[in-house]
Amino acid sequence: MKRLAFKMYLNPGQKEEYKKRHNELWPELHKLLKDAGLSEYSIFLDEETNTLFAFQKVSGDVGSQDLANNAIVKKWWAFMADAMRVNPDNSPVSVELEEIFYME
Ligand code: RM4
Repeated sequence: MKRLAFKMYLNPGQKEEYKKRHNELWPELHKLLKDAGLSEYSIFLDEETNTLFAFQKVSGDVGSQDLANNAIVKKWWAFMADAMRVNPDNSPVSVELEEIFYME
């Protein structure tokens, strides 16, 4: 298992909507992420900067942000595009983070 982390950017005022949509995560997206080998996927918000910090464990080399070719992910990213900073293809602007400490 590998640990991955990355940051994304929430649009101002979108915290509650972001939380609501993720609390109602589409079952098909959940299944897709699990089938892709993801677990312990959490997202934290720094309200001071509207920065989202995502953590996930992956069984292979594929993380959530590597699934751009999947139709369900594309649909989800389009659904979320109004709440986040996105690229022209609606993928969230994501910046990988380096793990600099880990304790079992
Ligand atoms: C995030 C972003 C990620 C997705 C999660 C479920 O807002 O869209 O790419 O994996 O939601």
